Amino acid sequence: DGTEMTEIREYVKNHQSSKEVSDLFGVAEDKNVIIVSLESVQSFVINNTVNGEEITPFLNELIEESYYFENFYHQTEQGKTSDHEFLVDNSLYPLPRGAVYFTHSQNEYNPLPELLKGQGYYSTVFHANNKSFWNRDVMYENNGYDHFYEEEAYEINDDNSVGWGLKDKPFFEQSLKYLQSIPQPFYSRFITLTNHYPFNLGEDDASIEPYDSNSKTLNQYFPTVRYTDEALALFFEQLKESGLYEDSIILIMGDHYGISDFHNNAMSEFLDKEEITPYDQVQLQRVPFLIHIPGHSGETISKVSGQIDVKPTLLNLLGVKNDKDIVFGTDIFTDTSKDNFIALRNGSFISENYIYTKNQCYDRLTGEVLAIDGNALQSPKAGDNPCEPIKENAEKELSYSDKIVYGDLFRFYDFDEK
Ligand code: GP9
Ligand code: MN
Repeated sequence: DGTEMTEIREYVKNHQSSKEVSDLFGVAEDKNVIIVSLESVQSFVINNTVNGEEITPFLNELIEESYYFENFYHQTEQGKTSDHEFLVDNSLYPLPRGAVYFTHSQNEYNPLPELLKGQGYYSTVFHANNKSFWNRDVMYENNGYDHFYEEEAYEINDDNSVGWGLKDKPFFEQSLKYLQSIPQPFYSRFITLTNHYPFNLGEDDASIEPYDSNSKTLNQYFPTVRYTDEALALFFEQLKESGLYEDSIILIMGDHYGISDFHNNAMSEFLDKEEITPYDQVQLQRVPFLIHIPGHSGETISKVSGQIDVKPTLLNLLGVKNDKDIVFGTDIFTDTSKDNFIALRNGSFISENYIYTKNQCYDRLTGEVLAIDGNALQSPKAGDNPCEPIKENAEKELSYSDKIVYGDLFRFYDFDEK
């Protein structure tokens, strides 16, 4: 009957700072919003090289004129890209197993496209795959998207596709005419595809050589990441030519990891580390996140943040108040509160001071183990595990979010009245 919503509402009010407002509130009022989801792009490629070649020259340049979040984590599970979409649109956690896009596509939500509709926004997704993949067609309709430009909106042939389908360069090229034709302001997500496992790319499209290790997957990852980076550069050119660039804020983010822990040997070689520890494994879950706002200069922000933060952040930039909303993220531009943390879907978490994973509590900055299984090793107060109180909140938060999704609890919550 939704009585739990009262408790959840209390938690959200007390533990998250979704109501806090940064100096950037409203700076992007009425601007178009473009979100680019970069398939499988992880942060370790940013400002890094392979065989002496820059991997992401365009992103590296763009970071200099954007807000760049260097400690931003993906929080996806089995729903992969669709989990990332769910996080972005709802600031709720995806499910511990299965894909919420499949299992709970009929729930009531309070997603970005719905909220922005009230501000006159037109919402679309661009993605050159079958519309029913991840049950997107159903969930998008539920979430208030006005149009989904899917496989059938694109001209796809053997020449312009590889691996999973249409290559990213023709994808952006063919998308632009649609983007120019839709009503403004718009909220539009572009989902790339070329940098998808197993990272196949024709020689003509590869600008850099693969890495050389015993992992074919990791080796091939770099040329496809570079291809996607080039496609993004092209897209920016086109946005500038079309005049849309000046009227849009552009958010770019990696959707989830591309290289699993199966490839840790090769990864440790690439990163020049003796081994990939559980701590490193968590740090490898960072994905790039950039917010480009015309007229704003670049700034690299170290605050710990994640995909759960995108919705409240974006709404604040657009100057949309949503005081009664139930979200588990915070405005990424507000000052870090002491208990700020990002929960990964498997229960690991990252706070400003600690990283907790596999029953171990680490110092976030040094990677030093502070406590194992609740026993303090070198924590400040003997007997205390500094991760313990945060762990409780992380678990609580994940379970509250799950209750909302499993119980379809928004049916019982009035976003306007309370
Ligand atoms: C498929 C694309 C890739 O449409 O989103 O899916 P993924 O395997 O990354 O979830
Ligand atoms: Mn994906």
